[in-house]
Amino acid sequence: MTKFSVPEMSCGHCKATIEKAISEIDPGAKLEFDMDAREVDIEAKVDTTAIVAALKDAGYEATPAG
Ligand SMILES: [Cu+2]
Repeated sequence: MTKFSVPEMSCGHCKATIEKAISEIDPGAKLEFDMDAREVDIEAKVDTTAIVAALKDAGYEATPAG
């Protein structure tokens, strides 16, 4: 899993939007959200760059975080 910091993620709607964006690039991806920390752990077959690009397309700036 890779952890991403997504500062603008704040509610269930954001979560749903992010889940949809990632499922479009990898339907089998696993996501674990930490809404308080505004972080999401993503396990997907695609690389980090593709994940960041998909989140950006969905309207969220994301940066890989440790
Ligand atoms: Cu939201």
